[in-house]
Amino acid sequence: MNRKEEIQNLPRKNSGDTRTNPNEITRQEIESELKTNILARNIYCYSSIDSTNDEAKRQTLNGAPNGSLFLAEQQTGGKGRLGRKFLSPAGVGLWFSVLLRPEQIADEISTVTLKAGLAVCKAIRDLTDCPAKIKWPNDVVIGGKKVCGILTEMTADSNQTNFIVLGIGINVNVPSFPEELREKATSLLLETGENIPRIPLLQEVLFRLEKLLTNHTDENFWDEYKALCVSLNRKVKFSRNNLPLEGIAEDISPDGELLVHLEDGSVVAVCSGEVTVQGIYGQ
Ligand code: BT5
Repeated sequence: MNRKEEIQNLPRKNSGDTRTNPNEITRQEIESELKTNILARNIYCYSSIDSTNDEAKRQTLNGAPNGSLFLAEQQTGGKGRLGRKFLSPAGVGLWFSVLLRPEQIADEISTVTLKAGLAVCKAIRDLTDCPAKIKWPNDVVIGGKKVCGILTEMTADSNQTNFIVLGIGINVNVPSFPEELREKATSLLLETGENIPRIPLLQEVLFRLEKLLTNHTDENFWDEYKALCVSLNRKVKFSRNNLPLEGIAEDISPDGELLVHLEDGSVVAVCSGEVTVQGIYGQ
């Protein structure tokens, strides 16, 4: 039986379950069959929270260790970059954050985001038939619509030790989106017509992420990332010093910057900010 079939045959929760909401993910369920050594060895689960990234920062001050996982059924203040909101409705997504000690597990903050994108993209491809791709730097898309967003932030504990908070939001079984997101967002349920079990997907993402973060040679990473990156060889728009610029995204630098070939022949490295890719999100 392959992994996809195994997941389709997973037992459904039985009527002897005593939880008030039997669909809520528990720590024990995540831990069972978890294949990681560092990530999610310490798990915090919430029915509802403002933002798992903000909770991870608060718990860092309380001594939460490297690799801690923070997962919520619902976020009331889910956030994206630049103060944007990230819709995180109850019970139908994977809204979670992982705490990382850079010197122990990870490299630069920019490559952590890219590695998380690849981990999510490959886990979705493994467990569903969806042709997920990565939109540099922090989205996973299916057919041009966003199925996952990633927000990486820095924080410090009470000893001033730095941590990376890696926040990942995956629209798993979101049945519909509000008007303003309908053109640009999708879920695995909308793409496949089936409810996708969330725990095996979470476990697969964590397993792949840990492998990518602990493989310090970056062997195969860039090849795999570039092969799945939808932003490459396309026209992209971005702004620099408030000037709108346009060019063809040619490559990604070892530091994770997008290398864009401008019309005047020069190549610029874009490391942050907004890049729009033609053909993605209906543009
Ligand atoms: C992101 O920002 O996409 C990063 C999202 C990170 C969410 C995770 S969930 C766990 C952790 N806790 C948090 O509070 N955040 C992290 P950005 O690239 O700025 O995209 C934000 C934009 O995506 C919004 O302005 C909307 O247009 C769109 N959007 C909002 N909710 C969405 C959703 N559920 N699915 C797809 N697109 C969405």
